[in-house]
Amino acid sequence: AERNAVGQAVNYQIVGIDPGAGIMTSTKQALEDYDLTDWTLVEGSSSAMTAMLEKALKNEDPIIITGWTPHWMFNKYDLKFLEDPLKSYGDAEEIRTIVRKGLKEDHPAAYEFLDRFNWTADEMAEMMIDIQDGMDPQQAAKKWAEAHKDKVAEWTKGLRSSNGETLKLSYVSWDSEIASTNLAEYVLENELGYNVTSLQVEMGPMWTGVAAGDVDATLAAWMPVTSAAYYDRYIDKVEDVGVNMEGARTGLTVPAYMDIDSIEDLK
Ligand code: PBE
Repeated sequence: AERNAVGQAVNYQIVGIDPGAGIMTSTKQALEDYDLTDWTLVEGSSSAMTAMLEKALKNEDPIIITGWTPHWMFNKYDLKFLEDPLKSYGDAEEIRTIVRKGLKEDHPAAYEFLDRFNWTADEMAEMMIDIQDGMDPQQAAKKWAEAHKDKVAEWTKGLRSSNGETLKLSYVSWDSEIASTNLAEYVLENELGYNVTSLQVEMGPMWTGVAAGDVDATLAAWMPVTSAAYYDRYIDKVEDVGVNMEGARTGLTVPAYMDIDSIEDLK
């Protein structure tokens, strides 16, 4: 095959994240759909990926990563998604909240709050940028809640406070979920009186924990594409209480200075 200039420049590598992430599955699908047989998807973590991105940007080097919004990298840097005419990554994603069966009966106020909790990508970005700039996530949650009292009041209106009942949330350490989970934890503790532990786990255990009832909830279900395999496997054993954020997106991402626009250009 004729070698591809961009491919040669980046060593035919796409910089990925944790192997369990849905975006890794979508990217393998994209390699198939676009017949990119020369390419390798490199596993790592989202923090290793953003470190490599920052290094490339500093030198204006080419790089291709598995990216998504909302994420602070899109606020901080000039990046673009590659067009995906074959829709390997689907269209827009939404982030849904999944709770364990029986939560409604056991902790009605927590259940109702989790059912109501939703915010926008711009609102989430405020918190993500503070965390990226070095603020402790719990501190960033407090700051956000104090700056958005109306929203917090809407989520908690009329709910009866708990007396220190314990709750467990779980999440994967993606920047978007670090933000949402810390905010939910902050509101559950400070407005509703729960004692919350948030467990950072891999994507598989995140779902099995809620399905087994060991964990009360997760706010990290990206659908319809990114978490589809887990969602389909576990939906009968959990309860989906709905969308907590609309307008998310995943795809191959490059610095704006790179002279390609579509995944098709990688062939
Ligand atoms: N993400 C961010 C996740 C969901 C949140 C796109 C990396 C995933 O790929 O599963």
